[in-house]
Amino acid sequence: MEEDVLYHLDLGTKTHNLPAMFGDVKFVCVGGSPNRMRAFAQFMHKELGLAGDGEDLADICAGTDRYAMYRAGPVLSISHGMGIPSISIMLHELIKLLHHAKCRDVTIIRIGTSGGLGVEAGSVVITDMAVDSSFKPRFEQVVLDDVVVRSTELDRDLAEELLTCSKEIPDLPTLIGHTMCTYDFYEGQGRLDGALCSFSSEKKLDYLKRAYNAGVRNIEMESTAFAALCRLCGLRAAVVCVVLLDRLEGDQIRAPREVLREFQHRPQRLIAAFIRKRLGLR
Ligand code: R2B
Ligand code: URA
Repeated sequence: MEEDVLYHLDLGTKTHNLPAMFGDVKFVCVGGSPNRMRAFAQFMHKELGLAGDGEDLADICAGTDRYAMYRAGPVLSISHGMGIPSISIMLHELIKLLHHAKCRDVTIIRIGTSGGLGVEAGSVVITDMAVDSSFKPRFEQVVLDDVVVRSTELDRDLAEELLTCSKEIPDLPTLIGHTMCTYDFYEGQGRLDGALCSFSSEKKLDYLKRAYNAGVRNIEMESTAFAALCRLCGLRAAVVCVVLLDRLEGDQIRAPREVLREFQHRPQRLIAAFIRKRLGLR
């Protein structure tokens, strides 16, 4: 293409000097909420000891309110919204951006929230395999009028490296497990607290227990699409999500906002330690 307009990021190859803006990016962190990704960039700014207090970081995508993007040194922090269609649009444009900017050796990590299976609230799950609602490591993408099945395998060495990192951080219970990705938060995750209750409590528990027995330790809404797209585009990728509740014990997220805030900071602490270590900072 003579020109590439990255419409949802409000960036483009003719309007922006992408190599100058992003050429030295080495770590890309993505997460659902714009505010959380801003807080993560501010936190990374401090953790990397960059000049200034990092409180006034500018949103690189300020011209659109679809996604928010911030930079702290070699780290790019971007929001992706909720669900597969939203993260998919962002990833297509982000991966093209990294290509146009001639970035090399980029590691991409999704930091998010999830519901746990037999896992205590506050624990952090590093995904070894993203699976669909039938516990299979695949992502089905409709392309024209075909359903194309794509592998959702993630980088095992990266997952192990993150687990090793977590062991050096106090009060950060972390495990590796399969992550189930769904198209919905309510019925799609076997919840009975949505507007519709279309199955019994016995059926729900039977499903969640079968998921547990298949190795699933947490449930969220983006990992299969994220894993498949990053894999096909040659990006080393990881998914790190904190668990907000144990779904074997209930559906509603009842922890106080303050507790949830601290939980959501946990994947950020792990990724900050990982990036510092990779950069040779103590
Ligand atoms: C985790 O949390 C969101 C739903 O509350 C969704 O984006 C996800 O994957
Ligand atoms: N995010 C999800 O997708 N599910 C949960 O149960 C909690 C957070």
